[in-house]
This record gives sequence, C-alpha cells and structure tokens, in this order.
Amino acid sequence: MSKDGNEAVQGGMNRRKLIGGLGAAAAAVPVGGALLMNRSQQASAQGDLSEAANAIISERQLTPDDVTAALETFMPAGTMDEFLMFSSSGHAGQVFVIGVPSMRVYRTIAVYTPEPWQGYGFSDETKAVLAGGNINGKSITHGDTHHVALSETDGVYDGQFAFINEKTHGRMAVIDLKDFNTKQIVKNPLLVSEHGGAFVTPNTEYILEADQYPTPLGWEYAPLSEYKEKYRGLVVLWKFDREAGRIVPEQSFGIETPPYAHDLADAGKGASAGWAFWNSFNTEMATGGVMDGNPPLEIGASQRDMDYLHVINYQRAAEVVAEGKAEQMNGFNVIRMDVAVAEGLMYLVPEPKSPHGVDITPNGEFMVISGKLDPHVTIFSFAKIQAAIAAGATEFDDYGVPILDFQSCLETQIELGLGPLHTQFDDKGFAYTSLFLDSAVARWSVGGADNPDGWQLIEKVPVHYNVGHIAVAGGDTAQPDGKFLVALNKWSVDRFPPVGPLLPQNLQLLDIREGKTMRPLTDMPMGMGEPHYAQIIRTDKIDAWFAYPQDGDKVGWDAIAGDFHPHGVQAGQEKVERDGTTVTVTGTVWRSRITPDILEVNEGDTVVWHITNIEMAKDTTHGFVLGGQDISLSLEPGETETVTFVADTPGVYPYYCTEFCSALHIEMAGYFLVKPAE
Ligand code: RUQ
Ligand code: CUA
Repeated sequence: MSKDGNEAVQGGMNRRKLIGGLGAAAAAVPVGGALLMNRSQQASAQGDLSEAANAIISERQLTPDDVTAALETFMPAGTMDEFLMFSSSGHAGQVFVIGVPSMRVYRTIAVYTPEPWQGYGFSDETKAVLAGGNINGKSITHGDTHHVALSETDGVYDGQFAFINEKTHGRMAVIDLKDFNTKQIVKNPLLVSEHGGAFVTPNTEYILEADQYPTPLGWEYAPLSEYKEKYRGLVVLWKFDREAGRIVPEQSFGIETPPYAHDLADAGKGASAGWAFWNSFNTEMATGGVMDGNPPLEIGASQRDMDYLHVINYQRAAEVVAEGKAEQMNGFNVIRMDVAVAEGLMYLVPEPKSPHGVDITPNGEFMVISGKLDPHVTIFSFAKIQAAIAAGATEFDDYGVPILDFQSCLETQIELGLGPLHTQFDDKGFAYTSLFLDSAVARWSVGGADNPDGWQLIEKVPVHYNVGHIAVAGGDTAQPDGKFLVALNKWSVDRFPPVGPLLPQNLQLLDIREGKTMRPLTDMPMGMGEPHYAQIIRTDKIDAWFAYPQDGDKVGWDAIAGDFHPHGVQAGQEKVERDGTTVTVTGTVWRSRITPDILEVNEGDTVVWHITNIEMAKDTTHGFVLGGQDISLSLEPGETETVTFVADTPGVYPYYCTEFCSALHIEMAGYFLVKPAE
C-alpha cells in the first residue's frame, strides 16, 4: 500500500475490489442454518458476504491491508495454528507457547519459577526439579530466561525437547515436549552468570552455554585489580542423553577462555558441523568503577574497534576430554586455556566491536555477526576460517590464543542500518536481521556459490519498537519453513491501552511469504514477561500426550521420574497408614471425589500425601489445594504427585479441587483435621 496522501483514495478503491472478491470466493453463513452444516458445506454454500463485511469494514474504517491481515491471522473456531512458537519470558523464569499466526497463548511452562496453576514447585516431585537449580544450597525462585532451543535431528527441530538457559545464575533446564513439563535444572558449578546458551548441536548431542560476565572460575574470590590474571571466561558443552531425556553433567565439559565477556553463540551445521561460535565483548577487560573516577563499564568495554569471535572445535574438544586432558574443577571437566590452544581447539577472529548475535546460515557455510554499534552485518566464511587455521596464525592475544586475520576470514559486510542484533533465515535464500536502534527488520539475500549476486539488502520494514530478537519459522535450522516472522519488540509505547507504568512487550507478526513485501500482520501484547528469543516449529511436529501412560490396572505416573509412581493406586486401594508420627496417605482423585475425604492427624505429625488422578479422559485434570500449607497441585490425567508437610497448627482445614472439572466440582472437597496436642 502506498504511504502517500493518496492512500485513502487507493484504499477506498481497493476496498471495493476486495469486497467483490470476497463475495465471490467466500461463502455466506446463513443465519440459523450454520449450526447444522459442517465447514465445507458452509464454505460451498452460495451467498454474498459483501454486505455484512462491507458494513464492518466501513464502520471500523479498515484498510485492505487490515482486512487481509485479519483473514490471515484469524483462526476459525476449532482449527489449529500451523506453527507453535516457544518463547522465553525473560526474568519471569518461564516459557510461553504461542500459536502462529493467531498469536494466541496456549501454555506457560514453569521452569525456574514456582507456578501454582501447574502445581510446579508445590509437589515434592517438582520441588526436587527446582532444587536442582539451588545456588550453594539456597533455593532460588526466579530465573532470567533468554534463549529457548528446541531439540534437533539433522539440524531440524524434532519436537521432542526444549532447553532454556538462565542468565542470572548460570543454569540450564530441560523441558520434555511429551508433557510440556520441566524435568531437570542443572547449575553450572563454575559459572556465576551466563548468556551464550541454549543452542543445540545438529543432533542435540550438546547444548551450548557460556559466561556473560567473567569471574574467577568456580565461585572463587579475587579482587577486580586482578581481573586479567584471575578472572576467566568459560564456554560450556552440556552433554544431552536423549534416551534418558537428561543433561549428563559428568559427560559435559567447559573450555577456559580469556576473561572476555561472551555473548550469543550458535553451533555449526552442515559444512561447519562439529564447531561452535561465540561472540565476545569487553576484550578491553574493563571493570568499571565510576565512583572511583574510572570509565563506566559500557565506555571501557567499547574502546577497541574489534572484539573476538571465538571459533571452537567442540568435536575435537570432546576427544581431548576423553583422552584425559581435562581438569576437574568443582567436579566439572574443564579444558584449560593452554591445553585448548595446544590442541588447536580455540581460535579468535576479530569482529566489529560489541557484537550481539552470531547466526549460522542454513547450509552451515557462513557465520553472520551483528555488530550492535556497527551498521553492518559481518559475514565470515567457514571455508576461509579453516584455510586461515591451516595457514597458521601469526598473531596471538595476551593469553596466547591464536588470532586469525580478519580479512582472510571475511566473506563480506552488508550495511543494514543501526543496531543490528539477530539474524534468522527463510526457505527462499533470504536472511532477516533485527535493527534495534532503527526499530526495523531488514531482509537481505544470502550469497555464496548458489547465489553469487547475493549479499544484498532487499528491504526494511519498521516494527514497534526497539526490536530485540526475531523468530522465523524454523529460522535457525538447516531447513527453515519461512512464511512468518515474529519481531520480539522490547517497547510497545503507544500500541496498547494504558495498564500502568510497566508496559507489555509487543510481539509483532510479519508475513514474509514469497513474492510479498514483508508486511506486519498483527500486534500481540505480551504482559507476562519479556520474551528474548523464540523458536517457531510446525505444530504437526509436536506429539504431546493427553494423559499419562496406563498399563492395565496400573495407574499413577510420576511425570518427573518418567515411570509409574510407586504410590500410584486405583480407586478402592486408597489407604492411610501411621508410622510413629508420620502419616502416609495414598489417595485418589476423580470426578467428583477426593479420597480420603476426611483425614484427621495429631498436631506435629508429618503428613506424606500421595494423590493419583485415576482418570484417563482428555482434559480431566484435577487440582488439589489445602489451606495454610502452601499446597497447590495440578493432577493431570493419570498422574501421581506427593506433598509432604508438618501439621503444625491445630484446626480444621477444608481441601478441594481447583479445576472446574464437573457439575459437582464444588462438592469435590474434604476435611483435614489437626487435633491439638494434649
Ligand atoms: S539477548 S535482544 Cu538474546 Cu539475551 Cu539479544
Ligand atoms: Cu476435580 Cu474439580
């Protein structure tokens, strides 16, 4: 649509054309008859929509672009989105699952944060998951989630697992997409903070992570005056066991680096499989100290024109660990810097200063670096990097790490605009880069052997406002799906009704289909957290359970252990047992009864209560809350969970089901009585 003063006139003309087209192609929905017709009958029924549609269009003053955007994003009742977006939530500590193109939120997955609707962090089973992320024995109930990584097979999302990093404390989590539950949180024993994760290798053998702000490795103390000598960076490869569905810390390893702050990463694929790439900033090794008259960190860290891309041969690094050349630090395998250099595992390539994202092209041949303070994307060739490694470096940093020649590794640079951050790819040979300062998304063509005329800026479209990451369907895999792009905008400013000073983020959906100019379709306010990165997978790749497994009469699944719960029982097998001052309850829930429905204990007793939802029908979840004990469970079909607490305060406490599960849901309740001690 033209953006000049004729827009209204043109809009009016196109509007009439559009309505004519709608009337001919689409169907009438006769009032009254609609309920009796199926979708295809409705679609083939003759009629004319134009009058009704025209009335709405003129009343709401919609442009043709508005109307087509609405038609492209509207999901008729009962139909499914083609894609699902898995998005981080920033410091809300969760993952959001959002439909594309409808931009409807379908699930929150609690990861680092207790979440009562899911009962996450309230049962013994899920408390144990959260405890995996304890810091020096202290329980932490928030996390700063940044980058979701869906598991991959041959470089393509396989729909089995998702991983998400946690920046504040250097943690990593595993979500199983069979039930969309968090199964494991691991704490990196050497990192205090991190950022360059989670990114998976092409077959999810490893999950990448790296420090953000260097510290002495392993939680040691050293004054900032000893930064260069004692502080270090660390890049980490967490080993993932797909069969077990767990990260295996003992088989994971880190590689010590100079104390450069690491930013985002990507794993090589195709041509560059077996290698991993991390950006860095603050190669100046500035430490701030404004109150002592030193330059602030952001100034000190931006003195030099170049920082370093870290090029890591992780396949060889795994062999080096197997050869026994790693050291144990806090029980974690670490390849020390001198070993990494001697074994040819680590190289530095100068890159324009303070870069943010590094993104590998779908064929794995090129590394795209966005320079934050540089208006270009810088593109390195993996083949040229390999040639430079083979030729041998002539320069080394203060720590003896070889520095490859910038020009020898460079494929090209493309000027895109201000504040380039992150790049994604589509299935047509285009790349998309977010421009934070320009509040725009740039589309450019990827060059190389297949497209010698490539490496060109094609177009830019404004987004609102201050775009961080962008996500294209399959956009960081070996086989992108294209079609849609979501701009994860940090600011929404004037886009939504006022809801107080804390405004939602704005997730903006763009149409990037072939032959079309990139076109914003819809705005989605995100008022539950700050999504950083997101990945978009085809919905048909997700094969989630509707109920936990049942085996004949055997029921009661432990969702965390991934097996039948030792205390799962069928109806009629419920029991209450006392052993000294411990009362063990083995109970059930089903529509519309909680068994036992009366439980009396003595003041000071410890209560261990196992509850099994014996129902298997879709959507028959029951909740369980008991006042005064901070208990809120979500018992999904076929699941068993446990709560353990001390009945420390005499009184009478009703317990009840929190999911409106049946007509007699409110009757689904019982009494917990605590008899006072003599
Ligand atoms: S960050 S807005 Cu991925 Cu943590 Cu770039
Ligand atoms: Cu079960 Cu309400």
